[in-house]
Amino acid sequence: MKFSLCVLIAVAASSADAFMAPKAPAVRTSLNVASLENTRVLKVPVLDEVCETTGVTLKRYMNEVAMLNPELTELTVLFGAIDTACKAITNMVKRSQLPSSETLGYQGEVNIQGEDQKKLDVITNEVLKRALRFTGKMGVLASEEEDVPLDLVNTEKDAIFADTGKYVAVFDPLDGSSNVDAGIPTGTIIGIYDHDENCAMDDESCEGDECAQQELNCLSNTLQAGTNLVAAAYCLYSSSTFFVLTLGAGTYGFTLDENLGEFVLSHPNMKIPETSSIMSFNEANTHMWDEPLQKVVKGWRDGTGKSGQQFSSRYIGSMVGDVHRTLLYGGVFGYPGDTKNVNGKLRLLYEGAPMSFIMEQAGGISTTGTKRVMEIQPEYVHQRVPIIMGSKNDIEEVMEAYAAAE
Ligand code: FBP
Repeated sequence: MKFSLCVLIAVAASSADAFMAPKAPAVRTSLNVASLENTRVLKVPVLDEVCETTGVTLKRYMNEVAMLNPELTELTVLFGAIDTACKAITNMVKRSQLPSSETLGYQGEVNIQGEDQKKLDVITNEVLKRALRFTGKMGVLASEEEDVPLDLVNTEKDAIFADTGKYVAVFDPLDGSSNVDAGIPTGTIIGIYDHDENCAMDDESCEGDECAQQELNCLSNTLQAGTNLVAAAYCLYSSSTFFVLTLGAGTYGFTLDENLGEFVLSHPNMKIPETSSIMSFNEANTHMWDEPLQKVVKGWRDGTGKSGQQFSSRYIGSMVGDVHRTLLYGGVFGYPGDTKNVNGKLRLLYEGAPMSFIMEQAGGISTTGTKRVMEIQPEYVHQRVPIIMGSKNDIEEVMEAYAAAE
């Protein structure tokens, strides 16, 4: 096992553990990145021994994270379930174009946000919901396709699955589903919070409104600010299937090896370029945007912005696809507020906050223009939020324009 001296010193303390658990891999302690709140001090595996055939699988990565950070052991169980659910969904999305699949088109129902649900919205929601429930680690779930959060601890049916109920999951099972019938990339977005165990319902002793209040307390466990996120991930269903996650100590990307049936580490410690020349908005709404943003985007269009670069435009219309490209190539993705929708279109809880956590951990910034998206306290589950995220220097240019306009 190769060590650098400084690591050797750092390891000294834990080498006892290492010797006690000889399989323990070399460690590199991920130190506090002072600039970012909720960046965690996690021992991140170095993974210097890699099997040429399999590479570093997501399972191995999470396993080694748990060996080094035992307090995260239950989280790895959760990611095992999410891993399987995403593989099931990528198969479904890929097969959906086949006449025999009958999974394209609308379900004929409307969700609480007034959106026509696609059949695959409903199916993928069930797949993820069940996968998470069966881990026994969930307290409450909230999904784009569920009108209200689901309490998994206090209902008879789920009690059998409720091992610890340690976590809360918020998710968008099929982001960009308006594109799925055309085979355009779509994705799954998920955020994990700690569950406040003290919100246990005592339906023996509570009566009437008191029960409703206790239930409400439990369900409001989902309404946590992004800075409380324990983990966030997205899965992109595209030419390849990508799984990108953060546990608060950097952002890591995995690609599905279809032969192996495993996600394999392909993008360790992703870092978004600080400056770019790509913008990604639904520019049909430009005329309705805030004046500061219109001014900055005009500068990017004609090459008179801060970087002097003339930007090009890329827009898939699936947040996961547009953010994935932005993380790799740099750029700015956004769905800002406008005169028609002051809070834009994207949902804070299961789109904005998880994707902002991943972006920030890759060195990017995510803002409304005036506020850090991660710090916004959600008031209700399907709350929308203006989002502009991406390369540090370009987003700072936007924030400076908003600040100058105040
Ligand atoms: P859902 O498909 O999950 O509702 O997500 C919303 C979304 O499709 C985002 O993925 C995407 O960024 C945006 O809406 C596209 O909106 P528009 O079609 O107005 O540009």
